[in-house]
Amino acid sequence: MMQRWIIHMDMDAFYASVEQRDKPELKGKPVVVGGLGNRGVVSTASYEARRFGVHSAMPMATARRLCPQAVFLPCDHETYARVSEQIMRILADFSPAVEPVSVDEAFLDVSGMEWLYSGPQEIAGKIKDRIRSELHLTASAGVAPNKFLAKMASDMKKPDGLVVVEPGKEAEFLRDLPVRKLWGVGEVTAKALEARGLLTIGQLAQSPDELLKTLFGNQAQKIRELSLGMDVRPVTPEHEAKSIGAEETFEQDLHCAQTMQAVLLQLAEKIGFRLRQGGLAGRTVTLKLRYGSFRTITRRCTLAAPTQTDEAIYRMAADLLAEQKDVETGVRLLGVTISQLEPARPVLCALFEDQEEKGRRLSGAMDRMRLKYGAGAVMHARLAQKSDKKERNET
Ligand code: TTP
Ligand code: MG
Repeated sequence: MMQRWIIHMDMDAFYASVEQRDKPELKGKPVVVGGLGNRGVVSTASYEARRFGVHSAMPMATARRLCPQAVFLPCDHETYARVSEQIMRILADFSPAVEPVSVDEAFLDVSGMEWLYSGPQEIAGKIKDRIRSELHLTASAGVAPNKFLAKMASDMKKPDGLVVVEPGKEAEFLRDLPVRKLWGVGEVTAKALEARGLLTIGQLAQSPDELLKTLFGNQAQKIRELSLGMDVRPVTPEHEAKSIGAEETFEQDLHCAQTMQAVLLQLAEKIGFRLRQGGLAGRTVTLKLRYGSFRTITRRCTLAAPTQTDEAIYRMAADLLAEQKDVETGVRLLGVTISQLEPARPVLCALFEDQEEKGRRLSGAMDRMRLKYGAGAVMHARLAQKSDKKERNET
């Protein structure tokens, strides 16, 4: 079988690097980008500012205290989105299979293309060169037999890094890394693992089935595979996406149904936005729910006609959630996915304007605002209530 080679590219201190590039007087200086208001949150910090302990998702007030001499800037989403497009265009020159993950990162499947170069490492080097020479920015690359390891590798030698994981060295690469580096292992789980003496991914990989079952429920097998460096997920280019999904893991388990609904609306907005950007509509909505005990369930529901509105996606997801009786015991993750995608049909005549079309026009107007002013520019009123309490750290 052909050796699979995946590259994960991730820009270094993305927003801050763009600001430093466009304002040369900021080069070499600590720069902090994010919400500058009273309850603002740091989006990112330049590597100079990180040396003072400033990092993403930190309250801006804390950042100001840690590094008062930094230059503080608001997010310029329009510029970052433009640069992001330029990055994705460069990546597309190296592989037909590019899967953007966020504004500044993407996976590429370069299997079978190594012969064009002297190997996958050279492809990653060439991508970095082009980003540097054309965009005057640096990126870090991870090259590995699968997505999980490629992502871990790109993070190993930031900034301007390039790390290769050779086939056969998967488990060895992970062995001594702390458990909290594993996908799906957050702060709370890491603590629980450490309390049982499981400090490294290698120790987790070697632990008995029974223990993994107790800790991770029906996710045990997945966790075992990941900890051994096994991951078969394909790189899925956006235009071929079979489903579009979003999920959120909470720092603390949620117990309140209303808060869960607000999260679902937020997820529905994200998915709806991506559907409409891709000119797609979907028919089946799947709710993923992980309890505090790690028990994970999925429930799905199929609509009579495909939709691309936030409202329809939200209603389905909220209905599915309402059918689950024991959510008050604590929920650690909520996810929503829409599948059975097809190209959205243009609406033929305003006379037949129905609920779907109204929702579509509202969603479309919100999308235009988001493209212009950033992801958090507009939101449904129910979400505005939620974010009154906690300023959103938006990307
Ligand atoms: P990241 O790639 O996570 O961070 P980064 O590119 O700034 O730094 P690194 O070198 O470690 O990769 O995120 C990309 C951008 O997304 C980041 O520049 C700003 C934005 N972002 C937020 O707005 N909030 C967040 O909490 C995070 C993590 C990122
Ligand atoms: Mg980055």
